[in-house]
Amino acid sequence: MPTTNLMTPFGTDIDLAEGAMNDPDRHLIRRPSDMKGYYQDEDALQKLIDDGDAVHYEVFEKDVPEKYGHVLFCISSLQPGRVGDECFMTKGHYHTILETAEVYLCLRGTGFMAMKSPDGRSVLEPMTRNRLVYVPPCWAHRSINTGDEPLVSFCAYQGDAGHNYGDIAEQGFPQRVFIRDGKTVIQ
Ligand code: PAN
Ligand code: ZN
Repeated sequence: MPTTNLMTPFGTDIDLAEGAMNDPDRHLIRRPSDMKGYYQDEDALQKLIDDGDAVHYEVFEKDVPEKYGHVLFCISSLQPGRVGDECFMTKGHYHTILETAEVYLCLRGTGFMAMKSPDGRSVLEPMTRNRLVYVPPCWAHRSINTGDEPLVSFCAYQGDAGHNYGDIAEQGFPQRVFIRDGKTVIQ
């Protein structure tokens, strides 16, 4: 057991009702201009960019080393809305170390966790407050917001997992989610 360079334990406050990390060390923001190529309706995305490029989703993290043995955790918050009639979503990624899992505990909102595996399978797991989704090793994952409020999750995963966005921008996920005539449509 090493006794030098030991990290000092810490605590942090998370507002489970709001789904907010009160004192994050890192704050990642993605805007519609970061999402080119991800949505079906490119003109509708361009309109969102031209109309102010408002925050699309955010990730709040504490400063945990991105190393094996640590557990990275964050709050992920995806705004409600549609690009054309396609529901707002995160880019989605595989982990760079492919065989690393993740847990998503949904704190607020309604939607899906879309997951796809390297052997061609696809799963859309419903996300709603208090529901935990387990993303097994090797599955790419993306949050999709079908509701009218932010879709907020607490996520935790292996410290050195990393993010591989590689083929998602080009190939997407097998299923897209739309709202048409007030109904959720999966295609
Ligand atoms: C999450 C995601 C977060 C943003 O923390 O990184 O929801 O989604 P994208 O990374 O796909 O833009 C996670 O899954 N981390 O591993
Ligand atoms: Zn992940």
